[in-house]
Amino acid sequence: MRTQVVIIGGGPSGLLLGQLLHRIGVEAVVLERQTRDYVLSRIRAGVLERGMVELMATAGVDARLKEEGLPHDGTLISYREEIFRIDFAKHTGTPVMVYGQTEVTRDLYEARENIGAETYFEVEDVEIEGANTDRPSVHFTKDGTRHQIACDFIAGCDGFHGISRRTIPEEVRTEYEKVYPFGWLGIISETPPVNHELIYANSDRGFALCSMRSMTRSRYYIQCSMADSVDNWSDDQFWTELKRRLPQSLSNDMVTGPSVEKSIAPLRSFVTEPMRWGRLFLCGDAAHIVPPTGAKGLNTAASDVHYLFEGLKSWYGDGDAAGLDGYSEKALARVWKAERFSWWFSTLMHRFPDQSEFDLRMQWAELDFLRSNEAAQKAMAENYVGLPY
Ligand code: FAS
Ligand code: PHB
Repeated sequence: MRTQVVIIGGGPSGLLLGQLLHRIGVEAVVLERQTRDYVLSRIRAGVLERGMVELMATAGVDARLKEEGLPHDGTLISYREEIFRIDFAKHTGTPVMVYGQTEVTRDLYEARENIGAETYFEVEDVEIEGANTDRPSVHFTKDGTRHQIACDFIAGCDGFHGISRRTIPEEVRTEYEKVYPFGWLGIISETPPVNHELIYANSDRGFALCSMRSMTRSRYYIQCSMADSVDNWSDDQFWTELKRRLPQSLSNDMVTGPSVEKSIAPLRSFVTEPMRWGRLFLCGDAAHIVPPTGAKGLNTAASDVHYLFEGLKSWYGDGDAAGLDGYSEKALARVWKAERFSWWFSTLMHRFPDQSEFDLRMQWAELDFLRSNEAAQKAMAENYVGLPY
């Protein structure tokens, strides 16, 4: 077999790149390890930056997003007995869009099926050959048969546990990692959100986040120990703990109900450099991970896709390789800013097991400054809605 671009990974990165390439007549084949239903069963991101919203429009897959997405002009932050709002509209003139990653992925799969593009599900033993030559190919097994696809380029969109990053020789790669000493226990409930905007809470019992997927479907998180398990948490125990982490003025009106999903996500910061090796380009979680605090995971995958798509568009358009040659440096420049913001917000909002009284006072001083200083709020707003591509 032969195609122009092989995309390894049928998550949001791979699907968005495939859709954008189709729009300019470049053929891409997607290889996905899981089934379509399994990919769509994952509950992950909930907030889209302006850049991601624009990319969905460019890809021609934003009809439902425009209809069902919830534009948010700000977010609340609570700590001690204080509650304050970061006004995105005032500081940046743009909202963020609340629209779940599951829906983004669903829209992208439906669009891909409508154009009849090739997606292989449940592939096994994917291997990349010749990435650092001008004749790369990808090998995989499907239903017991081994296949080989020759191509011009390979997009490694296979997430943190994929094979693409590891195809780049260790002596070429530099990896940076910070593992946080806690996780997030999250639930989905078919209940109206406690507030029309998100609430990030720094409490003496730990972090909590009140989010949503619609005005009838809520997404809540509480910081938990890495040793914790969802089996330790009944719904009632979750709701009781969540309310204890919020000011009463906010939790009094909380509508609780049965969880329809409950899971624990670890928190880690991770970056691999470079994000390119020959004809192999890494996108999204294959190259970097952020703690979900700043809602940057999916959104940084989107900016990678944007840079790679622009590079491929130039190469296929007039043979100009500058975009591809500059991809890793350009993508990493934005990745590191997202890493910094996610690290900063996670450090500000969580309780750390080894936190000293001084460390706690530093959190409160930073929150006091953020609450009272326009420039600090503008800086937060600009990072949250998404720095320019
Ligand atoms: P993905 O991991 O989404 O997709 C990679 C795809 O590649 C998967 O479908 C996988 O099955 C496939 N794959 C892997 N190995 C393969 C192989 N060898 N061959 C073929 N296919 C292979 N971000 C936020 O902004 N907010 C959040 O609240 C948030 N919560 C998260 C919770 C969890 C548990 C996790 C893991 C991540 C969370 N994220 C969150 C980050 C998440 O949204 C990612 O940033 C986003 O999924 C990135 O998309 P992809 O790069 O496409 O990677
Ligand atoms: C979510 O709705 O899942 C969500 C929202 C904002 C975050 C993290 C997760 O910072």
